[in-house]
Amino acid sequence: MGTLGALVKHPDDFYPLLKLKMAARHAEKQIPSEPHWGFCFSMLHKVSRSFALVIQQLDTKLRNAVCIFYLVLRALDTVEDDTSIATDVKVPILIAFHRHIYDRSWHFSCGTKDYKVLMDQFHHVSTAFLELEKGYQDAIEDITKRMGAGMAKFICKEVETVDDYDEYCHYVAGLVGLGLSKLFHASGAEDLAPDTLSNSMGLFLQKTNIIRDYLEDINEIPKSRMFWPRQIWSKYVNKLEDLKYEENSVKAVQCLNDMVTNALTHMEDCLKYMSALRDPAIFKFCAIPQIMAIGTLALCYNNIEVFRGVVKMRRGLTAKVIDRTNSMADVYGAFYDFSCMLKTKVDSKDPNAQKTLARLDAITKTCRESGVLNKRTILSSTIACIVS
Ligand code: D9A
Repeated sequence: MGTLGALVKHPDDFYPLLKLKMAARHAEKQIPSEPHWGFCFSMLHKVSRSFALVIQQLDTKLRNAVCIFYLVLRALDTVEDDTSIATDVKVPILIAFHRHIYDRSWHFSCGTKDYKVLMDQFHHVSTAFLELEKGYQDAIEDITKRMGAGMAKFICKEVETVDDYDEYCHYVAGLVGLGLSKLFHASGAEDLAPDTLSNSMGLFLQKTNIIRDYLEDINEIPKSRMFWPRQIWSKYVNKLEDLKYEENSVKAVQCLNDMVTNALTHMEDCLKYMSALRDPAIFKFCAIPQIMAIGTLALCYNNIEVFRGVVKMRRGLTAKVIDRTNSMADVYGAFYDFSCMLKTKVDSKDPNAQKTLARLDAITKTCRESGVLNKRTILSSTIACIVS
């Protein structure tokens, strides 16, 4: 559906969408004039769209550090993703990436479209990185080193067990959580969060992406990418790709629900992490992606469309989440409504029904015990209308 059609169907998306549009225009005008910072911020807007606007709300020094961290990670990802690079070339680049960021003359051409520009013009990113304060540089270097080594390990290794799945997600996303916690701490605005909680923030987002992107990853050319752990899918089918065939629809949805149930295990850590944040801009920056992930999981659960096409939240809903996620009460409210709604979607014949319900009960209990459910604003109704 086009923007106009969507607006006729959901007229109250209009105001948040307009506000988002204006925020985007304002952010564009703020792009710094020095060429390296200008390059970094316009690249950030090109590769992340709505997330870039959330980064924009952070205090200047932290915002610059997060922008560079984001681009360094994207560059590392581009190397990992590019199937045309031979393994013996790729592995050393991944392992040494944390040293390349200090080298203004280093670059390696790979990737496509915006990512190719990022790689070709990487000197702008290293130049900006070298202007960050030492505390920020150290955090980015440490995480880049550990992530590069983890990615190199998984180049030749498949995600077999649930432990492998957690380990892979730790390298590509959990470490991002750890790195951001270090950056927040370095800014002086927050205490250093415990690593297990920071890790869960990344695992919850990454697992949601892996669930949502099943079809896109399996259809990847020249070679499909597989992140769903064999230990889970082998209970339902012989080959991961069999999930997309119509004759396996019942098994496919059961497997999908098993994957969602696995992702639910991280939600309580995420609540704990967010409830400890003090700075309102940092809070918003962390909470928006989490609420988007919950909305996406709510859309995906028990939904065969995950195996047929793209399942994504409407742009208008994204705009509402960005506009209306402001306090811990909003987050508890969204997590609560989401869990109640999923409870109504659980089919008693689903093989994991009991396990799913037990996890959802634990989440609703935590939200109720926070004591703020009656103080919330209207965000919860936004989440409620995602699945209805
Ligand atoms: C994040 Cl610096 C990510 N990832 C995200 C985005 O959120 C996390 C990549 C780099 C950075 C941050 C994020 C945000 C706030 C706090 C966090 C955190 O931890 C404390 O990361 C754990 O997805 C990528 C990983 C999941 C691999 C970590 C949010 C984002 N959203 C996309 C939407 C989408 O569908 O991907 O990038 C967007 O707005 O374009």
